[in-house]
Amino acid sequence: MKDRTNIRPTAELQAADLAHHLHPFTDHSEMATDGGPRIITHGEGVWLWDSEGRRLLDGMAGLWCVNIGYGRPELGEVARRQMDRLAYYNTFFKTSHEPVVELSERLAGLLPAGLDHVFFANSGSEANDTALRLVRNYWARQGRPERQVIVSRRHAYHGSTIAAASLGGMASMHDIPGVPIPGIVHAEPPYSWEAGAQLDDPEFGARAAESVEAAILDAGPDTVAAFIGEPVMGAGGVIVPPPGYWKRVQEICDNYGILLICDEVICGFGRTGEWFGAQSYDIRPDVMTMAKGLSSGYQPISAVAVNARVAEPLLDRAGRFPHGFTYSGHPVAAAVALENLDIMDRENLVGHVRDTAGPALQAGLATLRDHPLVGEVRGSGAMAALELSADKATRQAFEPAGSVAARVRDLCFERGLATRAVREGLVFAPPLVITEAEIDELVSILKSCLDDVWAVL
Ligand code: PXG
Repeated sequence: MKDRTNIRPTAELQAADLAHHLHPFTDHSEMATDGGPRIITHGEGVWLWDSEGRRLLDGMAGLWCVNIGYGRPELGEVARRQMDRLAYYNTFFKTSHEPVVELSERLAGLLPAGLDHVFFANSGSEANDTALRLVRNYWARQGRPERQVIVSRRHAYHGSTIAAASLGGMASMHDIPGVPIPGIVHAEPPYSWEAGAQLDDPEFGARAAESVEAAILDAGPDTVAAFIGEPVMGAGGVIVPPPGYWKRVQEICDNYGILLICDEVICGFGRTGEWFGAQSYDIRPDVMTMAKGLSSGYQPISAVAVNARVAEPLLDRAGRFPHGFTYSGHPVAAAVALENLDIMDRENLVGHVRDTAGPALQAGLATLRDHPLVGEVRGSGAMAALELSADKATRQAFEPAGSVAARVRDLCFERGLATRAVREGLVFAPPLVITEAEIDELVSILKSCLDDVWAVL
C-alpha cells in the first residue's frame, strides 16, 4: 500500500501541481508567481501543518466544515470497517443499507420538528440543486407548474453547479455566460454595514425583509415556488440578520404560500450555537439543505430534509422523482457522518459553541472594534467577520477594493493563522472544538497583523 503524503519534496509537488492541477476559485497565474500552492500535510484539532513544517491555526475549519477538528481516528476506523463490509451499493430502485437508514433516522430526530424525510447527495451544491428540483416538483404535482421562481439574495453563496451558482447572488459567480438560469431572482441581503444601518436595528431588519416581498411581487406571487436563504450568510461575509428579519421573511413566505428553503450548509451542525441556524433564528423551513458539518468534511456527503408538505407528493402518490446521484447515501460517507454526530453529542460541541467558544470568539474579536482599521465586528456563535474600513464614520472602502483585507489575510497566513478575506472583511469559522486559549491566540495573531498593516498604510 502506498502512503500518499510526505514523500516528495515541496518544490516537486508544487511544480507538478502547477503543471497539471486546475484549482477551484484560484488565480493560477498569481499562484504560479508565488511559486505554487501551499502544501498542507496534516492536521490535529484546530491546527494544520504545511510541507515546510509550519503550523497554522485553522481559523476557517477548512472551508467552514471541519467542525470536530482534524485528526479524529474514529472516523477513519469507521470508514475502513464500512469499506471492508460494503464499500458501495446504491439507494436507487427500492434498495437501502444500514448506514443510510440509520443516518436518515438520526437526522429526522435531530432536525427541527416536521423535517422528517431526508434525501442524500455529495455536496452543498448538489443539495441546493436537489432542493430547487424538489420545490418545482412539489408545485407541478399540485397542478401549479408555473410556480417556478426561486427568490434568493444578493451576496448569497449556494454553490457552483449551474443551478447553485444561479441561486447565488455574488456578481462574480454570474460572470460565465448562461448563469443565472431563468426563474431565479435576487432580493437585497440584510447587510446593515453596506446599507448604512446599525447591526441591531429592527427597523432595518423589517426593511431588508420587505425587499424579499418586493421581489415576490415583482415576479408575480403566483409564479414563485420558494425563497432560499442561509440563516446567517457565510461566504458572503458572515452577514448576520438584524432582529426581526427572519420573523418577517417567514410571515411573507407564509402569506404567499411560498416554500421556505434554509441553506444550512454552513450554519448547520452547531456553527450558530444550536444544532441548526433555523433554531437560532426561529425559522420554520419546509426544506433544509446541509453538507459540510454533517461529516465535518471527513467524507463528502450532503442532505436535503423536507417536511410533510413537500414529501407528500413523493410519498403518497404513484410515480417517481426523477433525480438522484450514484453516491446518494453512500454507505461509507453515511457511516462517517454518524460517527461525526456521535462525537458532536459525546463532547457536547453544540453546548461548547453556545456557552464557551461562541461567546469567547465574539468577545475576543470585539476587543479589535476600536482598531483604526476595523469598521465593525459581527458574528453568530462560532462564525464572525471583521469589516475593515478606510473611514469608520462614512464606511468608506479601501482603494483598490479588498486590497487591505487581502494584505491582512496574507500576513495572517505568514504568522500562522488561516483566514479568508471577503470584500473588505475577514471571516472566521474555526473548528467548533476550539478552546478559549486557542481563541486568544487567534485574536492575538490577528491583532498583530492589523497593527502592522495599519503601520505601513
Ligand atoms: N451553500 C452554502 C451556504 C455554502 O457555504 C455551498 C452551499 C456549496 O457547497 P459545496 O459542498 O458544493 O461547495 C456552500 C459552500 C468560501 C467557500 O470561500 C465557501 C463554500 C465553498 C467554497 C468556498 O467561503 N461554501
